[in-house]
Amino acid sequence: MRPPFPQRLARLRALLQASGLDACVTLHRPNILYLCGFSGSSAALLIEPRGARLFTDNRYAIQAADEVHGASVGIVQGSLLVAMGNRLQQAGIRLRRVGYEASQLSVQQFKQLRKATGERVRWQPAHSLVEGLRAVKDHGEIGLMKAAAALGSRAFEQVLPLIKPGIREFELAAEIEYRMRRMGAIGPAFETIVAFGERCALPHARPSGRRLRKNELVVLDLGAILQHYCCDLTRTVYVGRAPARIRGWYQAVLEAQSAARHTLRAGVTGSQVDEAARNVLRKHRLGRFFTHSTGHGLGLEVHEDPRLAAGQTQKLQTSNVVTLEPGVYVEGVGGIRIEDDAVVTPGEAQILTTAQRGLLEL
Ligand SMILES: [Mn+2]
Repeated sequence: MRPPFPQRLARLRALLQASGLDACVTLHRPNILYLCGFSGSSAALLIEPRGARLFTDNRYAIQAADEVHGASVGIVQGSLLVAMGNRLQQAGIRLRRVGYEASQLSVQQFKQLRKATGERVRWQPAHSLVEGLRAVKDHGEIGLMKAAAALGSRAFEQVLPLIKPGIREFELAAEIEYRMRRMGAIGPAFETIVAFGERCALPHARPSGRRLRKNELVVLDLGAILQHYCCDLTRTVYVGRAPARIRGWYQAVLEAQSAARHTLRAGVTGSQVDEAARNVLRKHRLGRFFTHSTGHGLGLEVHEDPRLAAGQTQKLQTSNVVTLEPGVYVEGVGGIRIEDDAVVTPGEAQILTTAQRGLLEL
């Protein structure tokens, strides 16, 4: 079933109107994909009061004709921004106040666009309008994210037999990514993280040539993109029989994640969810080892709105999809992170990732 592009564009137009804007432009690929279905790498989208126009180049003519719905397509030779600017200039009097995404446009692109449109258009930064829409997933999107999360979970399960002393971090990372692709993922959602032993203390460890030894922690953080939607899953396992201190840390992180999960619901703030996880780790005297936020929105991008972090005072909404990923990181020793993907509902959160969560001792 096709995503409801016309409805998404209509919702955006209502937001534009509320912000006093006649139109807006976006160059951000996930926003373009969300609004009109186009997935090519060369694209600029102009949203007008009664229509929308996608600008792309000849390489994407066939793809655009196939993918784009709710917008007309302009195949451009030369600069997309100049073509867009020319159209705005023609639209003239009617479109005076035009929004742009300040965080997605380079200074050079903005200058080019301004030059092409001339004096008549007043440019105004529009903050996260499309991102705000994207944060609330529809039924179809949640279905796709469930499939992506199941795929990521299966990739994790498939590499468990490979976690044996002697394997290198980058070999295991390659095995994970290969399996995700074999199951239909277009690619990893981010550079797969594999860390052994003391390297688990690096929350974003890049896989190295380090070989696994017996009696070590292993952190795997993987994400797949399936039909444009991301999953994000982290599991920590122990090779051998975990000592009491490691078990204690693992149980504390698990308890923190569970507290976050039970706090997560429509109407609470991202800060409250973060605080729930953090409080548990403080209680276990591990608070200072939890060095990042509890989670982030997930969708067409692997990090998007809303954020589950201190200072996030906006209320979460039904059908936000977020990660829950508390962790502890102890320099010279190792680290533990447990991450799942969750859909916000008015009640109990719906968990999309299916990999088992208890401590695995391999
Ligand atoms: Mn994550």
